[in-house]
Amino acid sequence: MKNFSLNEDTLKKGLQVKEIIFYSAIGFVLIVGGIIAAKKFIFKKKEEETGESTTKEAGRIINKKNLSYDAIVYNAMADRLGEAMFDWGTDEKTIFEILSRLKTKDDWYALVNAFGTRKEPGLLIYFEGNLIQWLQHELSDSDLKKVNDILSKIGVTI
Ligand SMILES: [Ca+2]
Repeated sequence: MKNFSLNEDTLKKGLQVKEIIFYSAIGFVLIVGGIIAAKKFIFKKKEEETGESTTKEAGRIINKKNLSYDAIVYNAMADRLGEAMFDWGTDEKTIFEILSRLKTKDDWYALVNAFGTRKEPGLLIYFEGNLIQWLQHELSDSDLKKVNDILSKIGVTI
């Protein structure tokens, strides 16, 4: 009888352990699932906030027939714009000059795409964003107005 009850206890403990493992597994799945869902939500939100969707949108609607330059030119323009904006100060003249070379709305989208999301090199000053965000970050209101005057000729406003 004693042996039997001992076996029963052991059996119960065994079941308890199985239950603990079972519920732990469910808990684990829920937590991991929750984290993934939260990350997706936060990431998506961050994406919207940083305007990353604007860059992606640009990639979708480019009409290659309306491009004035080869892809390499947009990359070079994006690099020069980056150089004009990174670190202390801003080279407004270069920014105006490059943006003036755009002839179509698709040129602008191609440039935004080529720029992608860039992070300021260096440790002290830190900014990361797409071309539109960079321009808004770097330029004064009056210079931003100049940029919009230039871009409005090809139907773009930032
Ligand atoms: Ca700067």
